[in-house]
Amino acid sequence: MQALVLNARDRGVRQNCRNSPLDAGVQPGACAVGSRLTVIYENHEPFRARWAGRSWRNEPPAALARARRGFHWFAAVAACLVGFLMPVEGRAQLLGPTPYLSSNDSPFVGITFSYFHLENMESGAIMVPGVTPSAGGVINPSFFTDSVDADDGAIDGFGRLGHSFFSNDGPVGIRFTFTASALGGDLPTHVGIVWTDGTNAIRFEAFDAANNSLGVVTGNHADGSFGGQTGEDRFYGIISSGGVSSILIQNGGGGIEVDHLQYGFAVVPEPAAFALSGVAVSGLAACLWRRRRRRRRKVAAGRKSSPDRR
Ligand SMILES: [Ca+2]
Ligand SMILES: [Ca+2]
Ligand SMILES: [Ca+2]
Repeated sequence: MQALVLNARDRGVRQNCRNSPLDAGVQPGACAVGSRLTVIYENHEPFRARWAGRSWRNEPPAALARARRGFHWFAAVAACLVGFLMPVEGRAQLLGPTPYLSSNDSPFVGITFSYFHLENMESGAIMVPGVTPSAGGVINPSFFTDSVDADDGAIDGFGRLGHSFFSNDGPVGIRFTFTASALGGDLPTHVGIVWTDGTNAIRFEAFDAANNSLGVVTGNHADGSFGGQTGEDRFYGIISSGGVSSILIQNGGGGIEVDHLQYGFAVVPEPAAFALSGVAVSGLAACLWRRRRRRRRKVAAGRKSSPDRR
């Protein structure tokens, strides 16, 4: 003798429970409405119940199959939601390379930040808080200086009269590391830098709070000139809701020159995530509605045809 415990929320099962006592091996008194239904049957023989001249065949296996289908469906939806929502937490959006001649070209323009710093090097040193470069230093105006174009007061195709940040080892590159304690406790969610001179290929990488890579952006836009030309200058950046602990920018051979290091903290909206979550929830509701409607139809059909009078 085998005992099965079914969830009695299934309408067909509940109806049988309500009609207790049942015979043919059903445990008397175990079918209280809203409780769990205990069904006992022998050797996997089809269940058979009878009450007031009506009988039901195979109802417990059918109910069990429905319960299993419902569980599998629910598990699939739950897995889908969990699988989709979990990556949202640390989602990162890489930016660039995009042309950049002044701070107006920053993709961060218009964003409301808790804090935001942009270092254009024009004071002759890095003065913004909470950031440390791994190599290099600010260079003064010269024929070779390649500042962001507008920093010298005119967007004219050259950045010679501005200041920039230079390191003589492009392949090693420059890593800018952020210190949360110097930034009100929050690592920046938005970080960008403008590459202004060097040789191809250019490579930008960002790292999360645990120093795991958030992704890489590469570019091939160096013009091969080293006289302060700005047409090749490009913005590289990242937006990451989990915070950015450092960025690394490199290029092939020779030195590397950058400018307009910028970073800030803002709540990162996840419109795509919310939209897709809404779609998932809507799908869930639709499936529930269709499932309930199908069940009602089956129950109605069963009432008309399957019970045989005895
Ligand atoms: Ca500059
Ligand atoms: Ca200029
Ligand atoms: Ca340049």
